[in-house]
Amino acid sequence: MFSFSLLFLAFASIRISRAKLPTASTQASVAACAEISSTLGSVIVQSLGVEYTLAASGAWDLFNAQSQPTCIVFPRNSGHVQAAMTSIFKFNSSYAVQAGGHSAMEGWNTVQNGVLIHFSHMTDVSYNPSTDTITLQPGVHWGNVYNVLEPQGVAPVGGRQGDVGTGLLLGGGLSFLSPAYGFASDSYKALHVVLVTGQLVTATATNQYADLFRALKGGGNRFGIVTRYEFGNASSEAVLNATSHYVRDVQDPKAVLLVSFVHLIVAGLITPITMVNLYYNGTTFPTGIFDEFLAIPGATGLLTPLSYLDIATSLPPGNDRGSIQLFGASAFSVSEPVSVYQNAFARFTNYSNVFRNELSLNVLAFTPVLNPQIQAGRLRDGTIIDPPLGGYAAVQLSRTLVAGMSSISPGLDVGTQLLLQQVPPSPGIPLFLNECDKKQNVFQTYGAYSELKQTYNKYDPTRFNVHHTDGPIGL
Ligand SMILES: Cc1cc2nc3c(=O)[nH]c(=O)nc-3n(C[C@H](O)[C@H](O)[C@H](O)COP(=O)(O)OP(=O)(O)OC[C@H]3O[C@@H](n4cnc5c(N)ncnc54)[C@H](O)[C@@H]3O)c2cc1C
Ligand SMILES: *[C@@H]1O[C@H](CO)[C@@H](O)[C@H](O)[C@H]1NC(C)=O
Ligand SMILES: *[C@@H]1O[C@H](CO)[C@@H](O)[C@H](O)[C@H]1NC(C)=O
Ligand SMILES: *[C@@H]1O[C@H](CO)[C@@H](O)[C@H](O)[C@H]1NC(C)=O
Ligand SMILES: *[C@@H]1O[C@H](CO)[C@@H](O)[C@H](O)[C@H]1NC(C)=O
Ligand SMILES: CC(=O)N[C@H]1CO[C@H](CO)[C@@H](O)[C@@H]1O
Repeated sequence: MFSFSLLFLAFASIRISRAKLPTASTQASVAACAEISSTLGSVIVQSLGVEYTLAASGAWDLFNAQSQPTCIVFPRNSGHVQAAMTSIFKFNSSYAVQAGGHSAMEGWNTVQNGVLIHFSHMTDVSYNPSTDTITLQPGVHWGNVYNVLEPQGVAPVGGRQGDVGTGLLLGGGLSFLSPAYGFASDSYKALHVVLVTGQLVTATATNQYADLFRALKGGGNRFGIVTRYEFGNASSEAVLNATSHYVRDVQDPKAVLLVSFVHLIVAGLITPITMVNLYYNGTTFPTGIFDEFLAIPGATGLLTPLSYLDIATSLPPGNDRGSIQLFGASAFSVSEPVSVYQNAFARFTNYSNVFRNELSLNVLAFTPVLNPQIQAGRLRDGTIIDPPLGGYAAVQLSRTLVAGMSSISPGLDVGTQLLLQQVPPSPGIPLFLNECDKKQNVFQTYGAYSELKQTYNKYDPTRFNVHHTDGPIGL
């Protein structure tokens, strides 16, 4: 308490010596600053000194670099913004908020005879693969956002020039990715907002603050102070959507697609990579088939009459040895909605996150098995797998343990079985033996399961193989 009151006195005397003829607005801001200073202290609330001067003069537009705010608040968290806003509101003080400082509107990001809330100490950027969410604090500039996220394979729909800040979002935001993903603010998932009274709320598209959430996509600084932005990584969602639409719609035997979400994991750090391998055995891409993929930033396609060898050598050879490898299979019918794909992705990313210290690689891959393929097989007498007409996506969940790890921990084993339950195959769609977990009963999902069992009984009536060699269960 003692140190607080000292700060308060020091602060008050500085203000009085500056504001020789106090007007109503200076009185209000002096009172607000005094109270905020007594609450937050002189490191966070400043009215002179090097940091004060740099912040007061740092705005991009010279008009906004000449004001002398009564005090500048440098919050470290939402609570500091709440404390500042509570006092500003209580004393009817003028105020302004500055994030990246790039407003060219005089007075929008600074204030004379008022409180400036300056976000230079709230600049965190992070990506959480388990929720596929990018989190930004308001003081970060887009250049830093990209520097931090690019190595993680994540692209937010953000600004076009590196020095601009997050205020861009509050005006809607036009990004290089906007043609495909909308305004930058269309990617919001959740916002932490300090309301004019100082109350902190979380606004999402569906909660009681949905109206506020919408207003902050273009409403600028009028609705509250955003202290945290949560964003989606547009592209993984777009790839999942496009994959589900491809499986549902495409009937062209010349089109080939393999979609892989890859998590490379080194010492517990996850680097996501999305690989879309698309081929078309023709001289032009037919409209409609790959358009949705080609609109996704970073996606590339191969358009050429292809030899089988060309395609077969377009992936790495898969010759890495020395680690425990685990497969698992699921399968999604043509009628599964996008949400089923998104669920698979969310469970897959959760698994990576939980077992990050035991894994070096985690992959979720989709191979469409569509009507042309099923019909081509049937013309050649079909297989015992006997998939129904309609088509589906073969879903592969494959993982590599950290090199040298020679057994599977009980936790990983339980987690793997949970993952397979969380990403179940559609009823009536066969699992793929070559990509299964050895505990999965693949045969049971075959269209011709009873025929398979009869044939087994015929060729191995004493069930010698079931007893003496390891292999698929279910016979
Ligand atoms: C060189 C340059 C390039 C630009 N490029 C683009 C572009 O590619 N796309 C585009 O859409 N726009 C672009 N703009 C415009 C830019 O988006 C706006 O000027 C935007 O307001 C800048 O945000 P900021 O955080 O840098 O600025 P600031 O001046 O700090 O903030 C701008 C406004 O938002 C308010 N504000 C900022 N953060 C918060 C917050 N957390 N809570 C409440 N209010 C807040 C401020 O009070 C101010 O009114 C560009 C501007 C410049 C100068
Ligand atoms: C702030 O302004 C309102 C009216 O807008 C007034 O009722 C209130 O008394 C003022 N508060 C202070 C501390 O001046
Ligand atoms: C993906 O599809 C869902 C459901 O149709 C939709 O709400 C969402 O906006 C789509 N996302 C993208 C990035 O296309
Ligand atoms: C591409 O089409 C040609 C001509 O129809 C065919 O001979 C060739 O086998 C096809 N290649 C692949 C990889 O399907
Ligand atoms: C994430 O994985 C862990 C470990 O398997 C599990 O306990 C948890 O329920 C999973 N969470 C989700 C949301 O799937
Ligand atoms: C995890 C994930 O899906 N990341 C994607 C984010 O966006 C970029 C491209 O914009 C993709 O390449 C990443 O794979």
